Amino acid sequence: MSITMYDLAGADPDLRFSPYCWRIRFALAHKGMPVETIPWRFTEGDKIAFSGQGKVPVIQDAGTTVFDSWAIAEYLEEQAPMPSLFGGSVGRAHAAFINAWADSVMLGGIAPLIIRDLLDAVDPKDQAYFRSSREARFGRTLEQVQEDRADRVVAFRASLLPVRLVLRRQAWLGGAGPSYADHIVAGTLMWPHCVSRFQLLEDNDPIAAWFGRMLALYGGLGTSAKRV
Ligand SMILES: N[C@@H](CCC(=O)N[C@@H](CS)C(=O)NCC(=O)O)C(=O)O
Repeated sequence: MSITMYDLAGADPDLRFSPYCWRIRFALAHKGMPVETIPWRFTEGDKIAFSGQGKVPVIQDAGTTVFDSWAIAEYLEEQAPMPSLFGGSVGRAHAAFINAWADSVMLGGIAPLIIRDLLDAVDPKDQAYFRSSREARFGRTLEQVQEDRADRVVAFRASLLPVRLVLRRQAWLGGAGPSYADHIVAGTLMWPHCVSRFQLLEDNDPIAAWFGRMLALYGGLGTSAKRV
């Protein structure tokens, strides 16, 4: 029986844009594990209440429930060690750093550049919740948060310098091949990629070339993703 995963969806059920869910989609594909995804909306907390919390991704695997993308990645690695996501305990520890960096620096940098675009992508029944919860977080309207993004994107691009420096030396963050570190960063970039047409990366950025390679992996999983 394949794993099922509750996956954040937009007004269009095929539009899947959660950065955390994308990390797991890539990780499952890396392991060759089939998954059945169940579209989930922000206001459908009851559907995942069985997990004891209110966020996705949540997976169910033969009676076991796991939530939180990092915990799910560790679970998958335990269930099917090869091909490895981490390449051992040191790789796992390094990936934990990448995960924390992506959650703070990357997601924190991307959100103010695309948050108003995101509102248009979420399901209409989620829009009031999305606007009020995010405006409370930012202390401003979504329109104000996204203002002047053409100027602000420069600082965001600069914040990715550590990734750029590594990808100038090697094809993947995992070294010779992709690892969960690649899935974390590419999964994070799938969020703006799916919900916005705003150009985050310059065309000649090595990160853009690597992201293109990531999109093509696993039978074009990322390439075939629905976008707005
Ligand atoms: N640390 C969690 C974060 C999960 C998370 O924040 N998921 C978002 C979707 S991208 C969510 O479900 N948010 C629910 C809400 O904002 O109400 C993970 O890595 O899975």
